[in-house]
Amino acid sequence: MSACRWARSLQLTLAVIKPDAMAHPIMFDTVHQRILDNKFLIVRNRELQWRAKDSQRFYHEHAGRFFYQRLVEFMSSGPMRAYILAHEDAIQLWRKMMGPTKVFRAHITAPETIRGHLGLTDTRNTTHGSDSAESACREISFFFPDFDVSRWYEEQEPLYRAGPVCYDEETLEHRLVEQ
Ligand code: 3AN
Repeated sequence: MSACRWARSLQLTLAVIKPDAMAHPIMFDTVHQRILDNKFLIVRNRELQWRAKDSQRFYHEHAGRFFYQRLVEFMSSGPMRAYILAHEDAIQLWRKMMGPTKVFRAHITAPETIRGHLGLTDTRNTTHGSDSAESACREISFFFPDFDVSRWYEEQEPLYRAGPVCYDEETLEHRLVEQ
């Protein structure tokens, strides 16, 4: 159980463990443990597999780029795990933990990051993370259509911030502890 009370308000981000990492339980465990070690609250998580059309819809902004077809095929090639994470600086912290998009750069300049440690190629680069509050909101709705982001900020954020919360090993989520 964690009794930590946060000084600042919590922010949500969308994080994904991609098919390359999900294919190897040790890679999944490593990334999941980093989420916990960095004191993120796991608000929701789910395993899912995309069809090619989901992948195309999510990455439509990259349509036409040389890596687009490869990216679409890879992202629909196997299971992923998506998370809604909360932290005071969730978006920036998760992106910093992921490291550079390009794996060669990650290996050389940021070996301590997730991609520096586990990334295989520029496409098979282990994780995804939202890059702004707007994209977090849009991407959370993409992966968790029943989750109401505005409502969470209004109703749940003050409760999670005040705590206490505990981590449930079965659901892989943090939940509020009744007092
Ligand atoms: P990031 O995931 O670091 O925010 P984006 O949004 O620019 O990077 O790219 C989305 C995804 O497209 C990346 N995670 C990666 O899988 C793929 N990608 C981006 N750039 C390249 C590239 N130059 N070659 C191959 N795949 C790429």
